[in-house]
Amino acid sequence: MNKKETTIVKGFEHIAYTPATYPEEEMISRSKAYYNWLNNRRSVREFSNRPVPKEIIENLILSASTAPSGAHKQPWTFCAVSNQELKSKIRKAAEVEEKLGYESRMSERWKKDLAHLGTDMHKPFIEDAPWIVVAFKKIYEFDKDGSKHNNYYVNESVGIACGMFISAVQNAGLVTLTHTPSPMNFLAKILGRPSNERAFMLFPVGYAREKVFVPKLVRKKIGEVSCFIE
Ligand code: IYR
Repeated sequence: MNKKETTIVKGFEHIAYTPATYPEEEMISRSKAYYNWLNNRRSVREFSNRPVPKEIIENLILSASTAPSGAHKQPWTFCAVSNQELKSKIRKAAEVEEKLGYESRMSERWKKDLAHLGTDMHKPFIEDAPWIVVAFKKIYEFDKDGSKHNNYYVNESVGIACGMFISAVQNAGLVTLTHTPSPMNFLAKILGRPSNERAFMLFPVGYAREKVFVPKLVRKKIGEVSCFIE
């Protein structure tokens, strides 16, 4: 392979980059196909226990990790768990929080808004899925001397990485669900994460059960989610 062309910008080495381009017609069909593909994605709550190779999970995490981030700090850790005892422990702890949530923390309005999704305090998917992947945000980093410095746009960065993770799961032919038990500090404790990490989102990852039903959702039309000013 040819050595990449480089240049110096404000004292730092930059490499030549040629983004892929396509004829306009192909761009239209590619963008439509990608939309159709993503539009097929559904959050699934019922998982088969069929194993998924670790290599696939590594690739999903690497895909998520290509996300842009504030000052390229990549302020995330994706903690992947297949250990059955640990998954059971996490399910139990999540259900303790969810019970409190559904029984007292969540407003009546909130529960009414969720009713059509059929969710409740029971989270069997945490035990059933072959993997759960917990995204942690790193609110700060430790310098070599042990001092701390804050990261930038952490929620935005980790949110983007999680979105890219979800689309990578869809691309691999697996399913997931965004689970956000609240509060979720029990996850850092159970998983032994360092003090600079906060749980952000939990993803069960695996195959859907043989026959699953999902809520009949309608996605908003283009005019409802956009505004064009030409
Ligand atoms: N964390 C709870 C409640 C919940 C909240 C929203 I907003 C949802 O879209 C779905 C569920 C749970 O996981 O059941």
